[in-house]
Amino acid sequence: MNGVVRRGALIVLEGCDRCGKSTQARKLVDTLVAGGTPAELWRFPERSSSIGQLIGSYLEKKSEVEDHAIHLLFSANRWESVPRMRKLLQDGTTVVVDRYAYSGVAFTAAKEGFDIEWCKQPDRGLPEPDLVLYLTIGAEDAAKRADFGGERYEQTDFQKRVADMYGLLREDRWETLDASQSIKDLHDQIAKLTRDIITRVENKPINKLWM
Ligand code: FDM
Ligand code: MG
Repeated sequence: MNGVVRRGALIVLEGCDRCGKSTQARKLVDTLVAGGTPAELWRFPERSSSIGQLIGSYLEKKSEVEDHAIHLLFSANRWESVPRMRKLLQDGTTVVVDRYAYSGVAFTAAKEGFDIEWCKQPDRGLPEPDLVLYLTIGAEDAAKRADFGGERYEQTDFQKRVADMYGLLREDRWETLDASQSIKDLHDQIAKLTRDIITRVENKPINKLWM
């Protein structure tokens, strides 16, 4: 024991609606904690802050917000959490996040008149994820699962455009996983990838995204 705190890893789950991100994020945190690894489950948008409430109202179609403005609010909703996220990571807690800046870019860039570079700019400098788990399901499975709840963006044609945008965002730290396999098989795969990454980054600094 030399008193050196090993930092936690930042693990991000991404993918289209209904691909099982939230289920897998929850199961991953449960497994880590049960195995003695400190871990916390996060999600974006974080709807409880003042900014998050504006976003929630927009997603529930209770209010209209101009497309650029809502993009910046989604980003601000991440930035307002950064001090808490950094502290947790530095204190050795692994943070598992259900959606992050990639959702921010993919969902806005799927709209008319937006380019990816513009969309990425506000999130530049956020804590860089150590691992991005990108869950995909084929068109057929997606249609079977598409019991959308009526929130904004929950439409099959829009989700297809979002998937195309995700395709343009792929990075070295992405693992693309087939989400049509069983919940358990997918979980086992995710848990293994995560354990490997936690060990690999524990002595590394936290980098800045897209810089
Ligand atoms: N979403 C999510 C965005 O458009 N931008 C973002 O930055 C984030 C984090 O919000 F349709 C979209 C994606 C989704 C909606 O997400 C709410 P959840 O996971 O269904 O709560
Ligand atoms: Mg949703």
